[in-house]
Amino acid sequence: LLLIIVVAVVLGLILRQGTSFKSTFIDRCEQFEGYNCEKIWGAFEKAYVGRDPCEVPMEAYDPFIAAAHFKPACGRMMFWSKTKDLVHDFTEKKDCFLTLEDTLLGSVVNDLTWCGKEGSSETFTTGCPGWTYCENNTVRSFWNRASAAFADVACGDVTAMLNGSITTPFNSASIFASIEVKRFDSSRVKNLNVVLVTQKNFVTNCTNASLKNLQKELDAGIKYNCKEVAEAQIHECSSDPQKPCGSCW
Ligand code: N1C
Repeated sequence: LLLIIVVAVVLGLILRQGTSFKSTFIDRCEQFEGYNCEKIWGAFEKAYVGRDPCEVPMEAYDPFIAAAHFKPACGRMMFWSKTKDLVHDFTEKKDCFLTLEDTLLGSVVNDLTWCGKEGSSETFTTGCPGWTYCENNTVRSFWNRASAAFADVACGDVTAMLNGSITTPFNSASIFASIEVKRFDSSRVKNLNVVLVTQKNFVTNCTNASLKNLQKELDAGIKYNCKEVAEAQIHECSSDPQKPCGSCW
């Protein structure tokens, strides 16, 4: 009897886990108007369900990207690398910029972990491979694909918040460097404005060697600009409702 109870509880937990991931996804999707969220979920799930979680290439998410198409916000698109918390604190408080996580594409799974398993039709949220465990893992391929889609439609003036407290703010291993910058197209993107976020004892400024690489990577015709901005200044500005968009740096 005890064994049956244990098995039932474990099964219950596993099943609940799957459903709660789906309901989170659907709830978040429904915050956006004009989308068929069940259809989007179906396309998303198809990318990894029943597959080895280390063998999900980024292309597996193509149907999801197609179903969750979105309109670009020219001049307001915000990219980032190693500044996630600060960027989202800023975009939440001030309605100036849009990150990938502020669009349906990124918001449905932001901060979540998920994967499938061979021979199963479920979504698991534990026991999934970590970011660097294998290259084509469920979560990493998702962010690679979604970031590519976001960068593909980038237009007008584009902003990127980079971390000035590390020696390599533009790191070739990052999604920003390896995917997004490579896909900025000069027929749509006019300027790339880098906001290099600095702290008290910052180790980096706009003359940083990695930022030279960033300029080299940019499609000819896209203008580049870099500005060092103290983290405290960004916090102060986003907490002050009087300060208009665009006055923070
Ligand atoms: O590798 P990164 O940063 O340079 O990626 C950031 C870059 C942003 O411009 C986003 O458009 O790529 C996009 N992106 C996300 O939107 C995103 N949301 C959550 C990339 N990664 C994202 N995550 C998680 O952050 C992801 O699971 C991974 O673990 C980090 C990557 O952050 P990073 O190295 O600071």
